[in-house]
Amino acid sequence: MASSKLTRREFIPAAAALVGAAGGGEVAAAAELPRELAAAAARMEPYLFPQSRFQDVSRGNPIPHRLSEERRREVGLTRESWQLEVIPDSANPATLARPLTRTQGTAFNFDALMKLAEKHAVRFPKVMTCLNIGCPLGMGIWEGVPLREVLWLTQPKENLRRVFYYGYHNDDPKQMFRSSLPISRVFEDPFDLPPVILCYKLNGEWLEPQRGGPVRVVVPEAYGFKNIKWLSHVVLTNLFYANDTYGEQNNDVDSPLKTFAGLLDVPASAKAGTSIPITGWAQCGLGGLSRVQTWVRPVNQPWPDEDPTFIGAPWVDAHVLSPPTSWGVDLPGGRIPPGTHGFHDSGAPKQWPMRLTKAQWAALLPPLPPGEYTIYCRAIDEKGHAQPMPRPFRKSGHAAIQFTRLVVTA
Ligand SMILES: Nc1nc2c(c(=O)[nH]1)N[C@H]1C(S)=C(S)[C@@H](COP(=O)(O)O)O[C@H]1N2
Ligand SMILES: [Mo]
Repeated sequence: MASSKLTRREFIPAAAALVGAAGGGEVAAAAELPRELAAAAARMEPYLFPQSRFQDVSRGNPIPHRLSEERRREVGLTRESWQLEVIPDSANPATLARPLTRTQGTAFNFDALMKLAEKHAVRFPKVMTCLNIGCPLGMGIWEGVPLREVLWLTQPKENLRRVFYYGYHNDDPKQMFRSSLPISRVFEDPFDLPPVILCYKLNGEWLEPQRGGPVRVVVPEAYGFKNIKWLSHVVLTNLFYANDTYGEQNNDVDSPLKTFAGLLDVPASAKAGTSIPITGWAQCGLGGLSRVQTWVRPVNQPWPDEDPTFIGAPWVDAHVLSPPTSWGVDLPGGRIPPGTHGFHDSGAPKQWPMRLTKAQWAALLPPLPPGEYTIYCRAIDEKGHAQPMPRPFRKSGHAAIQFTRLVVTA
């Protein structure tokens, strides 16, 4: 079979097909991609995104990362000038023996963060996705110090039920973008989730201003809006409910990342009688990912209204790609650094695809007669739920089935 003369481009051994009953979550031993697919797979976007490649949806007038370096220094948005206040909520105060405040000269700074990092730094992979957008903004390895390590410095005693937090907002209350978490999530990590962190590095490099640097919150299982950029304040409260800015826009602020698939590269047209390579990505949400499927539907083929999510369609399994041999960003030795959550010290992932990250897939559509078609894709999670189930509602995170048009000519 595999001759050593074949190049990687023609023949990608690093591809695995998923098999098994929905819900089994079985991944077959590495199988080769069909030859026609290998080139399309090799053209795919990098697995990890350089920081500048992330999409940006953050608010502000001006957006804080657009401030001049001098201005950023003045307002505490450089590593040298950054200060974080960790204070009780004035209306519903948690009892703290030692708040960290500017006025008392006890505010937390970047040196103190690096000191904590020596002992407590963690790293984990996470896909950053906006709850309202049908495509991940970026995928990275995030590094930081667990938020709880900083909270312990305030010596909390009682009446602490929730943490509110926000970032620099041009000193304009209307521009404040707040988020919140139950305090239990900060102090203890459920199941095998990584901790909520104060993040200062992304893919091994200092967090850039555009990504929320010098310091942002990163919540492994959460949508983008919980990951507050340009962090400046953490408020410890005895309130027991959320006050997220995103909640005011009808969003379900407790919804963890969903599993869903998207199309990346589908030709607008193809020749009749030739098979058609397509590629895409999938977000592995809290429910994991067992497979990705595609469906080719002639545009004039009717579909029963009773089945709006196409449960009864003749879906065909796509190939979910196994871990990339090149991660797409500069990493020491080209490998995921030792001590990264979800990876062995060798740099190999413990499971694939990994929850709360992005997967990549490729599919070879069969040769088609001339005509117009709609191409659909969907993901199936580890419990066998087909997208958009088990949580189909729009405002708990985008999970609508994606589709695109394809014209096949004679
Ligand atoms: N301070 C601040 N943090 C913020 C936002 C913001 O507007 N201001 N937007 C949030 C939203 S809605 C998303 S989706 C993510 C996007 O992260 P990214 O810009 O790194 O891709 O940032 C979040 N953090
Ligand atoms: Mo967002």
